[in-house]
Amino acid sequence: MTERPYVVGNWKMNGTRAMLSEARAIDRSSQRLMKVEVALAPPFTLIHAVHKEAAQLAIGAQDCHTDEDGARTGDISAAMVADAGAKFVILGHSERREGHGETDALVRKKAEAALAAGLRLIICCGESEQVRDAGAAEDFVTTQLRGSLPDSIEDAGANLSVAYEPIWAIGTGRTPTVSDIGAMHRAIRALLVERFGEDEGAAIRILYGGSVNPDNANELLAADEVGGALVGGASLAAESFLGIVVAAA
Ligand code: G2H
Repeated sequence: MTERPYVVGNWKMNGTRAMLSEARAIDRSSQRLMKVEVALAPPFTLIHAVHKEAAQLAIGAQDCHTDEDGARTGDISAAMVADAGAKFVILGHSERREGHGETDALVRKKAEAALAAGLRLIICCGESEQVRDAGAAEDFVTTQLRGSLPDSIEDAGANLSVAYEPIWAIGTGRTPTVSDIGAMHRAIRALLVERFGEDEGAAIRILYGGSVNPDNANELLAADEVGGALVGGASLAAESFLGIVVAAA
């Protein structure tokens, strides 16, 4: 079991080679912050370059296809991102579920393909504002996660992380209360223990994501069962991302 907090930058559809300097700066400083595991998921087009230039940083992809290769114009397989230097993949982000119609079953198939390619997983889940207002957030998120997780994962504590990202908090500057985050993370923990057993289930890190920034990171990362953060907007500049890494240390 690893107890180091895990702080992952998700650059989404941002970044050209001009941003390699940010990746280099994140790499340099995170080498001095060994208490935190720092990782970055740039767009597909930068995976290889970031992997080369930020040698100590774990690099990941933001998606992968279910198939290994074939006639799938525009798609990228798990084997391809692994070949480019990726060590993990983010799957089931709400921007893919909403913008690309990704279902729990598809996320699960992608997760199985990624594991077969030797990638670690970050599987995202999160409720809409309507679901939260209806008082159904925990049921929704645990059902979504149950359907998105593979049945078995070898060494799940090392190879799987879950990111709880309430949709209404993504890129909005709004965040849940520490008590609401703790309650959701405890519900997710119970599901992980049920699925993977006491030891493995307890070792899986559950990240919080949604408008994390250097000013609120301390408070959000102190919530119950929070093992790190998945960071979007604030990961685009080394200074703000490293502010979050320092808060996690
Ligand atoms: C949620 C998060 C990163 P942001 O998508 O996954 O984005 O930090 O911009 O809310």
